[in-house]
Amino acid sequence: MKFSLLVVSLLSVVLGGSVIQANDVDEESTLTKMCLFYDSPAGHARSDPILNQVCPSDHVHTFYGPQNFHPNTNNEILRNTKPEHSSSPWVENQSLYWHPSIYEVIKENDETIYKRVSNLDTSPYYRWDSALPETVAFPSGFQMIAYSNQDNAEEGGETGNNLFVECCNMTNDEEDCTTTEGYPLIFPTQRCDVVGIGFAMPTCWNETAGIGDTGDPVNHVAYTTNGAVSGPCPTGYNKRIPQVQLFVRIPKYNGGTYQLADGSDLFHVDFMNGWADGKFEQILDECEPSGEVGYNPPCGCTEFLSENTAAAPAVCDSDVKEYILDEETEIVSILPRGTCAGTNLIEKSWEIDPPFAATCGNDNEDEDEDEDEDEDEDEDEDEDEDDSCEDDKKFRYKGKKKFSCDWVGENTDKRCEKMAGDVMLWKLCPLSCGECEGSEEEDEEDEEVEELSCEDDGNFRFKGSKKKDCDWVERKINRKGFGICKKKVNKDNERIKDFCMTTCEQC
Ligand SMILES: *[C@@H]1O[C@H](CO)[C@@H](O)[C@H](O)[C@H]1NC(C)=O
Ligand SMILES: *[C@@H]1O[C@H](CO)[C@@H](O)[C@H](O)[C@H]1NC(C)=O
Ligand SMILES: CC(=O)N[C@H]1CO[C@H](CO)[C@@H](O)[C@@H]1O
Repeated sequence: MKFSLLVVSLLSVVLGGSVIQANDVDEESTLTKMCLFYDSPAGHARSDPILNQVCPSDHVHTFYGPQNFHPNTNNEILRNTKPEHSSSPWVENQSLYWHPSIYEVIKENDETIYKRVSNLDTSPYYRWDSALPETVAFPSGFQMIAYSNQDNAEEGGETGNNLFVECCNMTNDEEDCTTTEGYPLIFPTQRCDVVGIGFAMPTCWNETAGIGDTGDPVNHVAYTTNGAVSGPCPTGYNKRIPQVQLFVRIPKYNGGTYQLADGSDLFHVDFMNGWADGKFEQILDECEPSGEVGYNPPCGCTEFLSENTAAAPAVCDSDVKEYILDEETEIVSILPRGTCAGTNLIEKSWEIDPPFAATCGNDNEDEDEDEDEDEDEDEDEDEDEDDSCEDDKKFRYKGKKKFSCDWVGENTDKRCEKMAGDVMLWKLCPLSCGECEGSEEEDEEDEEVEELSCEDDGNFRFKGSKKKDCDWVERKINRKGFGICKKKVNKDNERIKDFCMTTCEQC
């Protein structure tokens, strides 16, 4: 999300520290926002299950959600995909989202090399106005594609446009961002701690035109006439659907030249509904808006969802080649292009559960090491030795030399819950993941404390830093989810959630 340093510091002065977005004129206090932070794409392939189920698509896409992104997939398959075959952090949301893959263009001597950006840290955000009764959940089988130059796409949104690209650096715990908007999509040429591409899809639906499965997956939906989530719908669009905003983050962005897989400066996102029956209906009914004004009220509603503790990393490229399309998409000198062109699609050989390996061999690059974009990473190397609770010294995640338990310990909240085969990494690296020293006791202590009092500790400062109080934690949560709450703060294995109890929803 965009936290312009200027706006934040200005408002902090005026409002005594509370962060409010300043860009909305409309009263939008009934706007509800649900953020589903995905740690990893589900994979990359030249597939577009909405446009063509029997052919390779025009260009490579990056998918999020179920690993069932073979072109021959459908709503039922998505919904029946097991959580361990999905990168969705929530069991009920097996929707599939995709966008043209992003490539870094590297010129060496006379050669051009396209390197796919795979370490994406992406989130679908859902927004809807609880005061508008015509808002309905996505019907079963619903699908849509939205383009950044559609009518009214270039108004509304967070920045006055439903597409923006931001280049952010972390300075004193605030993101300092420069932003470009709309068409054409411009990749920054400078280095950035993180580049964010946010694109919000339309919210008005022409119900009589159907669910997007009759050959036109674009025009059954439309942006509101002012581009805003709850603006007026054009005539003939009688229903509203929640807005899907796909927020794609590229950590440790190198600068230089980047481009989309289709060479276009137009962005598009595809959405194939895979929500469990009745779940979104329940959320629309029961999730209360926070009341905060603006496009970015705090994230809510995930209390209605079940965490997917087995969320999968991206499908290995070797599996994509074996089971979907036998072509290289990671590092290429010519981008694979053309609907039904190039390589033949491999017919889908499974029903529901894809035959993909849980971990890749050394041939597949894992770029998780690029995740530590914040300067406040855990550097705890002070765990006490304990003979009965030790890291597996030989263990290497995905077989890679540097992905040892030490590496896991550098980013415990993300890495400890990853899987190696069917084993969670914290089981292999208990010491690095802070599972030693009687974590059961720790849990009991938590409960006792909860009973006594459950509020934020006003004196809490993360690693003693003046600015890193519970309000800071809250801002982190709004941007990145509750992972921060699990960060260790001291040798006693106490975590942020033990201090910022209200903020971390421990009560
Ligand atoms: C971020 O830092 C890089 C230098 O590392 C600089 O080139 C770039 O302009 C900065 N971007 C912003 C938005 O401040
Ligand atoms: C809505 O869909 C119906 C059925 O396809 C179509 O006849 C009508 O023109 C559409 N309305 C608009 C405004 O596109
Ligand atoms: C609530 C619900 O329908 N969840 C589905 C999500 O996916 C799992 C995994 O296959 C199904 O078992 C659930 O039915």
